[in-house]
Amino acid sequence: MQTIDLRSDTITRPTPSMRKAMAEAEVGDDVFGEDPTINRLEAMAAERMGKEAALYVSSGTMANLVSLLTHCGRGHEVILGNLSHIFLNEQGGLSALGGIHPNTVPNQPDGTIRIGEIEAAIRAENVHFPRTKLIALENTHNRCHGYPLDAAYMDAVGELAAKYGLQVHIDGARIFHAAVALGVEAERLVKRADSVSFCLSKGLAAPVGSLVCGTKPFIAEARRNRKVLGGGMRQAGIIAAAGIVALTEMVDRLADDHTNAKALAEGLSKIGGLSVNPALAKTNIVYLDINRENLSAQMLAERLGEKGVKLLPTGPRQLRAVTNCHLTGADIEAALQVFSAVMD
Ligand code: TLP
Repeated sequence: MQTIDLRSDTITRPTPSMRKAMAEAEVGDDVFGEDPTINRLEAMAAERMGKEAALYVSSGTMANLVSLLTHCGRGHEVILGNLSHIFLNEQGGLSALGGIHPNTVPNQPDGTIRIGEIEAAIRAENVHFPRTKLIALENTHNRCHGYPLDAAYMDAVGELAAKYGLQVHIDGARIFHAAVALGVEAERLVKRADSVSFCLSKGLAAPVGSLVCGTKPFIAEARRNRKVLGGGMRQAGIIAAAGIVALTEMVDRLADDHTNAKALAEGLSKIGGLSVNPALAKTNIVYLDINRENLSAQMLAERLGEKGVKLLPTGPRQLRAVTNCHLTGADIEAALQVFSAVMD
């Protein structure tokens, strides 16, 4: 039986050209700054994001944590969406390890946070309050249908931050998905941000790794924070080599994943017992809600799984499907047929 794995775009395996690049990678000790492949990847990442410098880290979680630790000290506050990955899915590492206080503001279904609500959340100077230091956005927004946040919105948040002397961090785990969907360069989306993190292992098919980008002094400090978290790397050019291939060969093709996700959302919206809004499917993530009595997300995931279609339950009555480079239009058709059979 063929498996159609829609659980995440993190399940991808490295491409043949990645494996070749990995086998041939020149390496050195990166804690001494001597791994030429990592240095090349970092320079490339900084350039792609229009920032001065970049730092290679092991994961999106580490990229966000290192960024927040670099922007904020103990007792400082970050304003972020109530559905953000940093708030929901990173073990509260910002508080546990950094003493950073999260001030959550509602995410809208398109992943934005209303500018007025961000402004209202900024703390006045008062002996009772933590000091607001940072605003963090997520683009694309994972829990908000993978929706891409456009340049006008990103700029508006940057402007607000400047008005109050705050910094802006972008969790851009899937920033290239946003760029491809909006038809702009990723650099344009993060122009007003002080730091941006992005992942090589989500949709771009690299086996490991994320980048933090920002000014040279910011990245120098972030490098110290990576080290204290135990994230100093040695001959990691072996994996960074795949990251270089990810950036050069895997970005433009994300459009295919978006087309497949749209087809999936449209197909699912026609199946009884499921509720999906295809208008929200702008990138590679589709959420579906179950509106049938006695059918839980876990039960539906199991029934689909028995027929080779894997989805991720994300709530008692909600599942997530994510398209990725291993899936074709025919796979989406096949998955829809399995859905129809299971929901019949
Ligand atoms: N997201 C994963 C899971 O954690 C749910 C996924 O399958 O989508 N920011 C965003 C927006 C993310 O979606 C993720 C991973 C991360 C950060 C963390 O990246 P990793 O898993 O590399 O630590």
